Amino acid sequence: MKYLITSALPYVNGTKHLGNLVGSLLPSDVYSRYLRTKGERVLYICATDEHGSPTEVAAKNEGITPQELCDRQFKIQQEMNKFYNLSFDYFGRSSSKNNIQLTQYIANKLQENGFIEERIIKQFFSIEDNMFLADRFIVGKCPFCGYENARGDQCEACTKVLDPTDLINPKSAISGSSNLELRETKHLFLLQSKLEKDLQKWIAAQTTWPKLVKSIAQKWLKEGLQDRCITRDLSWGVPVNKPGYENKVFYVWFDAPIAYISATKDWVDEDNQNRNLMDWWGADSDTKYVQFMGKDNIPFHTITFPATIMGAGSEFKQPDYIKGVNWLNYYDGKFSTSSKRGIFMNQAMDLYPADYWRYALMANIPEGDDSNFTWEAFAKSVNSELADAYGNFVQRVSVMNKKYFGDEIPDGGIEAETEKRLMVELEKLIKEYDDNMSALEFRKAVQTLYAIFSMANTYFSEKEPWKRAKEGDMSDVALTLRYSFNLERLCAILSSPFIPETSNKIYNALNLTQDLCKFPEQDIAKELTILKPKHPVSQPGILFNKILPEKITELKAMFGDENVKTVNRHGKELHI
Ligand code: B3M
Ligand code: ZN
Repeated sequence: MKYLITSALPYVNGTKHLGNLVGSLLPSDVYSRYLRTKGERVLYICATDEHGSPTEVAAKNEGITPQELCDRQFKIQQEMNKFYNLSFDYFGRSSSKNNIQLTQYIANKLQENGFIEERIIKQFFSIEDNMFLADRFIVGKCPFCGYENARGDQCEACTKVLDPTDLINPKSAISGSSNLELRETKHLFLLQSKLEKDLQKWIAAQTTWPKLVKSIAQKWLKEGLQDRCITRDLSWGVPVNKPGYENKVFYVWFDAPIAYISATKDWVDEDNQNRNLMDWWGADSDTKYVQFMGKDNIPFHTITFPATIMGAGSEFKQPDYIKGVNWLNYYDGKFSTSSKRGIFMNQAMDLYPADYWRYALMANIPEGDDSNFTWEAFAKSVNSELADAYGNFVQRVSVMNKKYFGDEIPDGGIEAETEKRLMVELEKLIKEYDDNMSALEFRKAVQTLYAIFSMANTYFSEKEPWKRAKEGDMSDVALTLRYSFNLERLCAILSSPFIPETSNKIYNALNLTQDLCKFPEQDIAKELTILKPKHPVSQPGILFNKILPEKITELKAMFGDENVKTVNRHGKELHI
């Protein structure tokens, strides 16, 4: 068996905040890294999501082409991927040749199999902007609550789902013009209603999916599946290869998930000697396919995309597991660029090393429910868990070893009660950690990891090697240090999915070859004696710097005051 892992594709337009990072990019990376330490075969794929009217509008506003905008944003995204150490095997683009071809191929299959129908609908055309407007680009007064700036798809104030024609005094959100005409336009519809039974059966069979994911899927099914319009009157997107559709493209949510497959094809094309697309994506390949996403993306991944794949003939693999993540809020409110609240991925890069973010965010990942980012919690993760427990342990061991034994692991000493107890406890904790990670319960996994760091630190404190050294019991000092180095190796391996840069520092300081960086086996006694006397070691240096209280005050002033709340009861931000 092998693993195919995908993260929801970040949109090119707009900056990503920490909620996007912890919602899919980070947990998918952590999971991929964990599987690799266990020796599993993993293919980890992602891409930028580039199409859609927001990209077209953003490019127009900047006076550049959508292609130029996407090229630039793709580079920025790649820099962020590099900084946060996201270990994709391939990071592609939804605008790639392969995605255009595959999207058109799938649409043809759907057409052949009778799951596409042409329908004529009425849509607002803006004379001023010379374009049909997407629902979200029409604003007006909400007929239900009177909110003046309601969007044509949904009122942000009362959350009612709207049709743009419901709005009072509708106008274009792009130009502000109210010179709008309802015009007839033809579009392709995906006949999801015809696939309802098959979808129901498929979703019912998913007994291992998390509750959040299954309940969202079932809620959609219960409401009855609507046929969905999969084309748009736009120029930036995958062209619709059908006469009469020259000025139309596929809807961004139609081609974006297909990019999971086509980005894999890009990866295959890098080296077509040894790689094969259907080895990974074939419906009956021995692949376990795991998807990661924020909860707003769940309906598209449990209903629309699976329906697309089914309707096109079920050639491709459906997900075996879907990890859905709730919202990360900033002090109880939504992250917001416009009101300068919260932290964005590019700002975070300038503040602290990637490992601080990776650890602190995953410690607080909104798994069971929404969770809040606070600077206080961030500092606690870094200060007490990383610096005080882990960093302090590593530092004490390396300083003391240098002092008494130089640059190699010392010989001597006989295991006693403390070492035996250590093994029993460690075995239990590693098992617990492994169980949490394989169940994708990351919050619990981080807690267990912290317990392992603390245990290592406690072992060293309890053995009091500094006292033994004064008493002249150098063989016990040697034993303690040798065990500590072995503990350090285990800590580095176990924590590598979360804090890979730190683990690399330790791997280097401990001179570990790749075969010594594998997930520990059952036999803990063996694992704790892998690094033998005379093994050369060097100083890893300070691993983590603490965040001081005055810095927290400064950061809170910089990134928004927790007392200002501009959100409604659903956590939606209001632009008032
Ligand atoms: N770009 C939405 C998002 O970033 C969307 C995901 C596409 S996954 C195929 O939340
Ligand atoms: Zn309203």
